[in-house]
Amino acid sequence: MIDLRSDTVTKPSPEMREAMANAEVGDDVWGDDPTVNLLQDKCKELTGKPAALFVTSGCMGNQLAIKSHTNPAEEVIAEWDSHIVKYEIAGPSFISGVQVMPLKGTHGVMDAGEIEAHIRPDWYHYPKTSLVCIENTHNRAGGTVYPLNEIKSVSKVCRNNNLKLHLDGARIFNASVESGVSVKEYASQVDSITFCFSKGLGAPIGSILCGDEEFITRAHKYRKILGGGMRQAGIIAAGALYAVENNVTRLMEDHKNAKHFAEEISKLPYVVIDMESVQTNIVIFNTTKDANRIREVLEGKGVVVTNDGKDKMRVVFHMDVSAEQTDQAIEIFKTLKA
Ligand code: TLP
Repeated sequence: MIDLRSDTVTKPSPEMREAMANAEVGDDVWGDDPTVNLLQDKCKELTGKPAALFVTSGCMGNQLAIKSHTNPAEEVIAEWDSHIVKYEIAGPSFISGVQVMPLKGTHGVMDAGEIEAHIRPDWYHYPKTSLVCIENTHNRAGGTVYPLNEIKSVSKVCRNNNLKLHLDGARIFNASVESGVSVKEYASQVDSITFCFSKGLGAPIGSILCGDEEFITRAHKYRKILGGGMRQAGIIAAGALYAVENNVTRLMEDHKNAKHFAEEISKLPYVVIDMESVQTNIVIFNTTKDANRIREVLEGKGVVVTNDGKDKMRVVFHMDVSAEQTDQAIEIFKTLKA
């Protein structure tokens, strides 16, 4: 079975499991799990942020960020197809009591001028705009990299208008290895950043939220309310530490496989693909044949992918899919007749 549904499906390697089994642990709700503390310190170093909080998931990281940056009845600007808007089940309204103003980006990148134009003037009838959220890489745009100069422009708009800026960096390491821009440099432009250990980096559980001390102190309390306080969490933090220490540079292999796959399937008559969107480990394309049917047929041949409605498919490359398996998947795609 070649599982291309997501980079979340990776299984921990024997070496990662060994690191987890040997982890020193303590009660992290008391703040005394040495491995969680080590991981948080490592992430402070990686992002250049003064404080970091280990959280259960990317969703928790994003939602804690929104909660900690805003007050109820305020407004958050986010890209209309971003994870926060599309896949977090109206979390901003449920958890933070805020409204999202979704803006359409190009390849997931919102125009800084458009963001500025949507900041609410101070008027009796309006909510206050307090936060902007960006996503790098942008999942639904096809794993696209948010160019650093665009982030700088958005950051400037936020600073000039007294807004906070949060970066959903679930796949920030994919962006970093592809662009050559360090995670620290991306993080320097934003007030908070979250990233995931359980996607391309191959750990089984966990994400991190980084920002300044005051912000993380607030997020820490909210993490408890959301049931995110964990006890001997060093066991999972060890997997996350192993992931950031060992699995970053190899992400380029996933990008290579994704680009090769995209080039090959773009030649198929039923595939319509925007090659500009294929930048990292995700390939999103349209089909002129029923995508549900394609998914079912592929599954019968040992390749698992996801589709979004009748004409859109997503294929994701990760550490548990080799170059050989990528070629096998291409061959299986080719057996589907137009
Ligand atoms: N994305 C998952 C699904 O939820 C769609 C996937 O398979 O890609 N931000 C971004 C950009 C994400 O892609 C995801 C997960 C998250 C946040 C949430 O992470 P988790 O699943 O750890 O809560």
